[in-house]
Amino acid sequence: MQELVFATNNAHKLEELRRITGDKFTILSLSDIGCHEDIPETADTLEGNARQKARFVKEKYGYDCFADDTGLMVDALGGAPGIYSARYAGPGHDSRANMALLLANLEGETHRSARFVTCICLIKDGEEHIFEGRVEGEILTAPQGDAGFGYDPVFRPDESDRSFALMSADEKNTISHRGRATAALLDYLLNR
Ligand code: ITT
Repeated sequence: MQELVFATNNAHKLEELRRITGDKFTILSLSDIGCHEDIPETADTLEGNARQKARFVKEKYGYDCFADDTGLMVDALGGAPGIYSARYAGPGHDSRANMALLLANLEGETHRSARFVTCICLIKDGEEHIFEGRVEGEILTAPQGDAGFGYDPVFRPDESDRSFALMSADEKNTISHRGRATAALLDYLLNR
């Protein structure tokens, strides 16, 4: 079976990817290849950050790999938190604080449309390829459910009347930003 390194420090993303790729690929984690450091993310776009993370692993560890950068874009907040989604409430990755700040900043706002966008950069056989997936929806007024991760409890996709955090992993993956970006990645890898 083909092996691919997923350059992420987010265990939830890794779990989602493994579930989506199923038995088509073996997805190796950063610890599987002996990488235990924080990978810099200093670009000003999702695509730039995805490229930066994948290049870091390729250049330092020598593996063909892919990286995902994801952002939640909220229209009433001018596209925030966007590329700063992981550290919206400050340094670190505290989802509870990030969601609390998002809900506070949207207090009283009726226009709550938003989207998740995932950009995947694949480095394979000396070439870079970009794949994107997005899902439109809205930010709820209070968290619903505790499945998933990150902003899942406060995001309801247009295709459903429930938040991502009230869905099974398979239900979320069928319509999510990451599910769609990964489908494009798999289509490329399996059909090129
Ligand atoms: P890596 O960079 O190591 O891959 P990260 O957690 O820093 O992991 P991102 O830079 O892509 O990931 O940050 C995006 C943040 O957006 C992430 O920390 C979550 O809080 C949130 N997020 C990403 N995907 C999500 C999803 O499917 N559902 C809900 N929130 C998500």
